[in-house]
Amino acid sequence: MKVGITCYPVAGGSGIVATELGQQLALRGHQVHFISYALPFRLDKYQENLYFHGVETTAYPLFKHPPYTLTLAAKMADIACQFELEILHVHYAIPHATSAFLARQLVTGCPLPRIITTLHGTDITLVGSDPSFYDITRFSINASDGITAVSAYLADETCETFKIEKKIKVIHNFIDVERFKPKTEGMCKRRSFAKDDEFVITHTSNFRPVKRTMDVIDVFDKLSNKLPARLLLIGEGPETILARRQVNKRHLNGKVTFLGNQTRIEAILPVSDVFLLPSEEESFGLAALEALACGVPVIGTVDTGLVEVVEHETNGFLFRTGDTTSMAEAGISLLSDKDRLEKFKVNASRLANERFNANKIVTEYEEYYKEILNG
Ligand code: GMT
Repeated sequence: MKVGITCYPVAGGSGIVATELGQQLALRGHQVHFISYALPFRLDKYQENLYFHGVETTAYPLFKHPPYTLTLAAKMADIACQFELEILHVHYAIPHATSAFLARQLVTGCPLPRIITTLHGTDITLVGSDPSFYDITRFSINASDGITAVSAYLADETCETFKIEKKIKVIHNFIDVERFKPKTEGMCKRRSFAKDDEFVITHTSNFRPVKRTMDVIDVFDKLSNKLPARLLLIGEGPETILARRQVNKRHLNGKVTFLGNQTRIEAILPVSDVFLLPSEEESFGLAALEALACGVPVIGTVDTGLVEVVEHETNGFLFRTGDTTSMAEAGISLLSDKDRLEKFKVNASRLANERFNANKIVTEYEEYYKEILNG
């Protein structure tokens, strides 16, 4: 098949999923064209069947905000015609599904590509429900030939919020189990972060308020009062500075390491004992899946899409958002029981492998592409 993929190229779950999907499809012999304003951040090496087309949006004094959505649409139409793309697969309804809709109006004299939109969460639960985006988001979703969501939780939320009547296909996020595994070649040494008797707790995010980084620090504070432990904070974002202040205020400086953005997270995760993701919104929680695949039990929130990734009391624990006391208690009890911790670690990588391995999920995308093309 010939597929165009558009995503946000910056660090973030949706960009990672889109990029890895493109790479896996290219490995299977499909021709994949990425169309975006920058090279997706994990698309860092040459691969056969993979192409990148940059979208340039000229800054002009009249435009306060250069109209990327329009230049993207024009580029999508151009590439669709040049390469006879069968599918434009866009990640995020806003603005990518809108651009794809426009692109299709521009295509003349060549086959019209089908539009598939994958919903990742933030556009629906936060941006999409902003009244000024509501109608255009709903329109763009409805105008797609196929719609997928990364969890049933998100599919339900989308249908309810936007009163979508079309069927939304749930295709979960996936993981390259060869890359994310309990023991990886070139993996960090546990001793770089902690002493032999200390547990390693990890959190990865873009430090947006929705991730509740202050809860991460609170859980860690409670836990490290009872057990020797270190906290690794990976990623950067608007609340990094608040997190640093909070760590200072709680006198946790000697126990917390800020690692910033990391490209080879799979080299760090396997040294962890527990991963914290206490987000108030999480349509899926790719960061949690990466931890699980590396054999790290996850403590997260029950009122999110994490319920489809983490099995409470099997490979982690889920509590109500903000219940940092239960999260800390669960962590302390798990870390204090060596056999149970070992079982959770084994369950974590086994379940991630069985349910979310790239081979299985990429096949689901391939099947869905065929269904839309034949429909
Ligand atoms: O979580 C973020 O802030 C980034 C965001 C994104 O757009 O990349 O992640 C969303 O998509 C990921 C990939 O499908 C999901 O794993 C995340 O759960 C989802 N984030 C939220 O729902 C907050």
